[in-house]
Amino acid sequence: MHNSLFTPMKNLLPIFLAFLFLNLIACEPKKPAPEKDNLEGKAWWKEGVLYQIYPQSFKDTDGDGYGDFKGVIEKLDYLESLGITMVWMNPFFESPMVDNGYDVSDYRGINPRYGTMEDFQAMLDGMHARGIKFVLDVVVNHSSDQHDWFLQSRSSRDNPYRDYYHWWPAEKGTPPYRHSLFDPEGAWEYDSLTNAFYLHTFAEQQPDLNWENPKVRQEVYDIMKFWAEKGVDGFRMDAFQFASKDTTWPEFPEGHEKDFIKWYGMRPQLHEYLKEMYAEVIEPYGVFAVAEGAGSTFQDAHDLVDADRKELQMAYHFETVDLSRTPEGYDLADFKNVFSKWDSAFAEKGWISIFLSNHDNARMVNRFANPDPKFITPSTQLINTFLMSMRGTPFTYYGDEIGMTNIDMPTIEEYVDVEALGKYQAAKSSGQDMEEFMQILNYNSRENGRTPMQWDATLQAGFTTGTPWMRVNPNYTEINVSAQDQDPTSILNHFRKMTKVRKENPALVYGKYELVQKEHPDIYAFTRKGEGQNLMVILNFSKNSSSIKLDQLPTESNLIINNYSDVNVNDQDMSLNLKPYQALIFSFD
Ligand code: TEU
Repeated sequence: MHNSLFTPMKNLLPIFLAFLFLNLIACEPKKPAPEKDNLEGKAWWKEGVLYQIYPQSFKDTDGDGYGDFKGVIEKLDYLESLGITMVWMNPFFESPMVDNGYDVSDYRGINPRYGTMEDFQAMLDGMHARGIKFVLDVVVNHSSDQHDWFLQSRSSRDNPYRDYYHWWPAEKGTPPYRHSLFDPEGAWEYDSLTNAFYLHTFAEQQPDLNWENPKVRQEVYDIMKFWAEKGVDGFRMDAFQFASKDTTWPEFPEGHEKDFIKWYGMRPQLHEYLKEMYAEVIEPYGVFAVAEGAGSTFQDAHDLVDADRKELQMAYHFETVDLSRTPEGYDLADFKNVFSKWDSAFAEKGWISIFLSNHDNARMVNRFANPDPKFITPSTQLINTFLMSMRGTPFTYYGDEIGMTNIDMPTIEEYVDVEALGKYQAAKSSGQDMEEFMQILNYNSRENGRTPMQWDATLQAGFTTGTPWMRVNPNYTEINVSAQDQDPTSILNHFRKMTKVRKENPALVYGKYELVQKEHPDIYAFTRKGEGQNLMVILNFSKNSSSIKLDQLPTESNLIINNYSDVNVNDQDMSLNLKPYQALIFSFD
């Protein structure tokens, strides 16, 4: 007699096992399916074009003179029209704003001037609905001195948060000198409350977190998970190369601050922590992370991003933006050399970003293109063509898609940036020629890159109905989105064409890069070969016409993009005669 009870029990077993399995899956962290990313293979963050938004300068909707989330929401269709695929937004967390948000007092709190968490979620969902991914700025080399952790830590030597930061008891004497990037008096600040010094690589209001403390690291991973749970797709790790410290606090040689990244950056433990971060956050949530700063050697950079190391996915170095720090500008040969050596260093492994401007630099047009009204359009189109033709993820900065320029700030009274004011104090106390100092600051200060976005020619460039936190560049009547939107020859529409060209030509992403006629004094030419394509990129960096002899010439049929309406070729001597700042890409067999 077949035992019916069991049988039903027997029938129940698979159901019970199914129930067990389902519950097991249910308690897994809610993670979006990680994008296909086989080690050094293809990945969404390699194929995309990143657009950086400086939130307080993008679009203000409540008239307080500061940009806000609702302003970004209002411009989501505009962002989609650019063809960009990722947005990196600078910090918008609770902050006393000593360094415009790079001094965070609550990593899960939204600074009310930007809106609410609901506004943030609506903005994020709006981006995702348009296929745009979101990269959050994670500022954890340091916090604000108003963060509860630091208020606790400085309150007494045996406070449980004491070693969330780096303290040097004053009874041991003055700590060995350490350079601060923003404070001319150095990186150790005396605090009478507990008769001790605390470390701050940047401003004294930005005390460095103690990454050697596992509790601090776990706090950061939990913060990153908090935002990943909301759907954030990537993280930009601010000043992270400095996060790990040699807490034996050695004496550094005289003048070491000239090469502070070498002496302070990329401590060995940093990689242990990044592997932890990868296992805790990056891999489980299928997000990507890019480091600001890549050490001082190619190996440093590879150690950060090579996929088999299971740390970060991308990094950006400063060697390219450092090419044009004074009004004398840069030399094309150096430009070719720096970009080509980084390309060959990363030709087989690892991935870097390609950029020439961000919130820490003056405007790309003044530093790498030509702001002269005669040349601003073709030269800016040329630089945008270049950025989206190189091997690496292009990072473009708000306003560079319309050719926004530096604003003239000849006197120190107008500056609010903690870095500029720190440099001014340092120059003054070291007896520098302050007139010359101000000319250079007026050319390369960060505030040049932070003026309100120029949407149209109405009052305040359509940025705000109130008084902008920083004055709008008076050239907004000429340089603005609305003036360029319907003009097919504009910088804006060339930018839109170029993001499309990058998407449709995978050789521009994964193709091998090869410099052509390295010695040419005016023209930067290179090929990108791969993914079944051979592409030639030709860029005349000169304000004069220039020509180049080539084995292949552009024709009606193989021309992919050209920032002029015509191309002048001479089939006899196989020469291509380029107009000032002419930029074109064509395919060849
Ligand atoms: O910058 C870190 C950094 O390395 C700076 O030296 C930066 O290169 C310099 O400001 C260039 O002018 C990051 C942020 O990008 C910057 O905006 C913050 O002020 C800084 O960290 C502190 O958080």
